[in-house]
Amino acid sequence: PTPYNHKEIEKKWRKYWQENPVNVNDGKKPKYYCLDMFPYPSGSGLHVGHWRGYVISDVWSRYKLLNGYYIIHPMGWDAFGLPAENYAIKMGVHPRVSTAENIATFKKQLEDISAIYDWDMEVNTTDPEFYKWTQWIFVKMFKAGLAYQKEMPINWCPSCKTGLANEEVVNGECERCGTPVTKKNLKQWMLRITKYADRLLEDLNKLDWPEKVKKMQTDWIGKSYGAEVDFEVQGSDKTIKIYTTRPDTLYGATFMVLAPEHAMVSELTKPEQKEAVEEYIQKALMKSSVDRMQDKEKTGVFTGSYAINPLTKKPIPIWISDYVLADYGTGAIMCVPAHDERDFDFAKKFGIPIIQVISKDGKEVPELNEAYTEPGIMINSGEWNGMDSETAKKEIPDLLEKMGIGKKTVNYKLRDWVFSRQRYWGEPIPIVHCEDCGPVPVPEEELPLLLPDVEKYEPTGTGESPLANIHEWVNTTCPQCGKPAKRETNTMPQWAGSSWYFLRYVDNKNDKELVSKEKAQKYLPVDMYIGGVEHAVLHLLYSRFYTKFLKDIGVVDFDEPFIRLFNQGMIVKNGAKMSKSKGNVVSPDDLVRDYGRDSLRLYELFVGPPELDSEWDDRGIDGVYRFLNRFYNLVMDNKDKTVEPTQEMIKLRHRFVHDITTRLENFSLNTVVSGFMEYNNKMIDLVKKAGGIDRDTLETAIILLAPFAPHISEELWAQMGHDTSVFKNTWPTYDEEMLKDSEIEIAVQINGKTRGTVMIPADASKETAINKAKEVLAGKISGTIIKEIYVPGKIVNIVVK
Ligand code: ANZ
Ligand code: ZN
Repeated sequence: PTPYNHKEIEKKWRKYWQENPVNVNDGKKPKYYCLDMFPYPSGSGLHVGHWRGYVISDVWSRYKLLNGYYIIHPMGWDAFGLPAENYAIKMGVHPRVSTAENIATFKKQLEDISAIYDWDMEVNTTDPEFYKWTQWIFVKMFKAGLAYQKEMPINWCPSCKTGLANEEVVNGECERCGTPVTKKNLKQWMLRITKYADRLLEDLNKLDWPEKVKKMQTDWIGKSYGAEVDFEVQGSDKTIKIYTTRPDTLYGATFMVLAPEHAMVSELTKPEQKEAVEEYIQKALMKSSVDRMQDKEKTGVFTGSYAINPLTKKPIPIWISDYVLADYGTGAIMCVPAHDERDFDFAKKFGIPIIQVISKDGKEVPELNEAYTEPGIMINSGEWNGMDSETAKKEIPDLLEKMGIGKKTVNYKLRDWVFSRQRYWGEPIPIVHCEDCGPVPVPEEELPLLLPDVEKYEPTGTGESPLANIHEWVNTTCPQCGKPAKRETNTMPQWAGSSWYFLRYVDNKNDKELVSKEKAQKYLPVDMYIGGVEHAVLHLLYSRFYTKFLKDIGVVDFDEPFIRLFNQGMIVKNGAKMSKSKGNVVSPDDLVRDYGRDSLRLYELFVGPPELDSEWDDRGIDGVYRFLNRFYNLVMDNKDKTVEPTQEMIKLRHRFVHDITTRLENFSLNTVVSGFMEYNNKMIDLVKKAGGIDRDTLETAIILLAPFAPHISEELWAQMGHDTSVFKNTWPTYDEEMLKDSEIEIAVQINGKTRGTVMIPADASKETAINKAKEVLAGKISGTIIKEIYVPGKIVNIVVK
């Protein structure tokens, strides 16, 4: 027979699928929505690292297809954002032009994977027909009081010259370009995501997501229970409100710290401290929140004022330090150096007393080397002494409430979402500023508000977007009162489109609604979402927020967008993430040419556990290529033989189905591939033994392989004599009974000494076991047998004299 020719086979079947799509919506099958995180179409194209996620999602889609589902497996483009804009600044090419070119290249490269994407569903976030709805959601949020303006110091990237959301600042650096982030005071559009904090937290329970991602979201939302307490300022009628999660430590509060931005700083600062305080504040304001939290060496300055500890009634000094953040809790804290690490470092550095109020065993430690942060027994705490601290934590707030100086509160780390970007290549925020009416939304029927062309893309750096220079566009009339007014010139962040795109795929041509009720009900939400873990907080949190809002205004009737989530690891080469900037990119093109798509698909899975980062080794693809050749030859050599299946063949088939199915269900895709290799060898052994292999086993193997290596599977299915696609089959099933071992091995002994082993039927009687054992011992027994012992399933012992 002809040898495996991947080029011809792949060409033939890619053409066949184009003319005969395998995934059809007959209106009767249940849907299964398997979604890839859509790519940003960069100029550098796809490398084998990108392929990984797309292969995984296609395998999963085809598996569900074989399980009787109609698959929704769309693809689109997250195409607004900085790279296209930076390219425009450098090369003078309009982002619209470079984006369109990149999309065309990307699409061609994506099609090479032979995934079952439904290109009729394609969306592009920069298409006015799409961003009309991104703007519409903003208008709806504005009307619902969820979009508002606020002047505040925001994270500012001096290199990208734009404001950033907290989520876009990673270790104090701009998520995109790595430049240290500073602060800038700007009037911002904000989205009130904090209003959804509790729902975002609680609904995590509904999701079949990796625990790691749920924990990252839980920590980001950061709900904590504590108390607010008012501390009197000594010699004044003013009080300072603090937030603490540890009211049980109140007796140990020996100083207080205010954030440098706190409103009371200037009135608390004594004249002799004024210069030092002002200098300190200047420096602190330039630092990012992350630096402020993480800086090892504590810094601070004394205000000269004192507060009164409400329980000890003792005066405690009031300091200013940047480790207290202005926008968390009340921006002021009571400091308990004995039980808080940061306070401990601070007190050590500035010589402030450390008083222990909680101890492991009720005894004071002579010299604390570090803060004791565990619960324990209350000491040095007046009438609370001897109580366990967890009880005190609950009861002290009640006392404070009775004293009228405190109350229980809940706090969140989650902040409202800074939603304005001072850049060009984004959705214009559809708001008109009118002197009389204030901010007025563009009427819904006038959307989309088109992004106008500019001459210069350079960010102004003043905090204004390049759109501010287009006077004809900026100057307009108020939609409410008709007077001259000005358009908002900030644009939306790149996250805006990606927060809801998955809803649009299923009704991408609807010009009346974001998505029709009928289609939403039929095809949404997403059953399986596949993408990189780097989106664990940003995109996945924003999408959940948008979905909940759209549910609240009746657009959809579910409140979680992604039921199941799988995060694939990265492909690394020579230890570094594969990327053009690192110069370690492997292009799929040569591999497709030399080994074929089926081999590359298999190698993408074989390279390592899909959830982990895996090292790429070009030589590894040889192994899967050899496997495909061997399998091809096995089928071709045996397809025309008529072989009655033996028990061994039937068992092999059931075990094969079982092993591949359970590994696939567990997303252990690398072991699926090794499973194919292993069973292929077993089949080859059987052929050697029996002269052939039965048709049922061969066909089952072909169907099992189909989601992973679809071209060769189609070809072999046709070679078996079928004239329909292999994907018209249903996924094979197995019989649990067939997995059981029917033969077991037992030890055979003479006078307690093992002389060999023998295979017997698992349910053999004592008599059969002993007879089988005697066959092994033939010629070895001398003397007379006085006893025959059978320990079921384990040993036959013949006692002789
Ligand atoms: C006294 C205390 C004693 C505290 C102790 C902790 C341990 P989470 O769990 O993160 O909510 N805190 C409050 N507001 C702050 C701010 N704006 N900037 C920095 N730190 C702030 O942490 C709450 C705890 O962090 C609060 O409880 C407060 O310190 C501090 F043994 O109060 B604690
Ligand atoms: Zn007006």
